[in-house]
Amino acid sequence: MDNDKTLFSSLKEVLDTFKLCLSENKEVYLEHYVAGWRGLVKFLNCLGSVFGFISKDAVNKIKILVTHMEGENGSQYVTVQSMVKYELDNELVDLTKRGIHPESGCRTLLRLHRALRWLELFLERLRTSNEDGKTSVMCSESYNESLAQHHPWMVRKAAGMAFCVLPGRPAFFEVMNVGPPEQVVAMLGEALPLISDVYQITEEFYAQHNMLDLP
Ligand code: 1PX
Repeated sequence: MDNDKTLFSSLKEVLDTFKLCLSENKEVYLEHYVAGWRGLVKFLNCLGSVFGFISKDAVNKIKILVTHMEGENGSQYVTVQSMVKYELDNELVDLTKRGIHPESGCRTLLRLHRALRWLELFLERLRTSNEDGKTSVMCSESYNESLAQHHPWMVRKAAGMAFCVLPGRPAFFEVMNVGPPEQVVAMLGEALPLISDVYQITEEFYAQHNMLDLP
């Protein structure tokens, strides 16, 4: 995965990957979930090295999940639901404090899941913003409403500093490589309900299993 040097093409393709995440019976496929995050990381890398510490952490988490998916118990890591059941049934998750399973699939996915909420909030702000909307403000508001609540002061500070150097809305839309602004807005309108479904389904499943605070 570290060797994945293919270039970012279009954010539409990346967000389309999240559309593939839901199975008929509303389970979340890990393969497509992870592929979606890989695409997002590529996009982030196009924004500059200031975001390196963020993409590094995301890559790390993706790697952990891929290791599980490709490991000898890979058949248990097909959907979020099957992974959760397998790790819980086999006591492979630290539930209350960090211990012998610091790299469980469940706690790793939970971090990306929280970041997906940030993405949903941010994309919704982008979608409804006008020409002079500030991406840095949209990004930090979305972050403060979601991920920031799970991050210590140092990380929040570093993230806040990185957001300040985000390009303005026009340049940001260009990097997205989706077409003119109207097309970006339409694409976001189409992609967001699916991202939101993936988030909600995962959130409810984790809540049912009391796993929203895994250490
Ligand atoms: C058009 C929009 C597309 C934007 C794509 C951007 C992709 C962003 C990928 C962000 C992935 C972040 C994963 C963070 C996971 C996390 O919360 N990790 C922390 C906890 O992990 P631990 O193992 O210790 O329990 C970890 O401490 C994280 C450290 C790195 C800092 C994370 C800051 C996250 C900011 C998210 C906003 C990204 C801004 C992108 C600007 C467009």
